Amino acid sequence: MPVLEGTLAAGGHRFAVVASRFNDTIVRRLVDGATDAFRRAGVPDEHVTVVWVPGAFELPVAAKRLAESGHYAAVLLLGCVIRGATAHFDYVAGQAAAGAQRVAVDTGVPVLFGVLTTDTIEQALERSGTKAGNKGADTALAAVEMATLMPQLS
Ligand code: INI
Repeated sequence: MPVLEGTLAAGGHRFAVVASRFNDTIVRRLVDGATDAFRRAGVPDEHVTVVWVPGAFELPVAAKRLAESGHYAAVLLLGCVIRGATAHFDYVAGQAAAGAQRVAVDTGVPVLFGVLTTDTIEQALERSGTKAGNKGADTALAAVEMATLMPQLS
């Protein structure tokens, strides 16, 4: 029975990280977590491009351009949408998620969703490097896994 799966040894793959400035105290921690996880997976810093956009709503359009460039094995979206902060929550978080999936399916390039969607800033802090781990790091490792899986599926 053939079983195909990715690994956490990144080889020569290149990755793009799209990060949103809104709630940037949190998002910078996610970016740090992602870049640290890439290093631990053997990805050199020069193989990781970080792109900043204003808010989570803008993540998918930048991801699309990067995915279409053909330069990257996967594109990571990192952001933070806090429900308490805005009535926008459902629109911003929902459209960021839907847009990410659409870009991935339309381009065939894995788009990893590392956007925190929380009720409070305390929960966001917990998921960006304190007691609930670091969503940026988790997303980077998932990106390496997908980057190493995709060539096996052709
Ligand atoms: N963008 C976020 O990334 N997080 C938020 O919590 C947020 N809130 O609260 O509104 C947010 N809004 C901005 C949005 O992403 C767009 O940048 C803006 O609407 C312009 O298109």
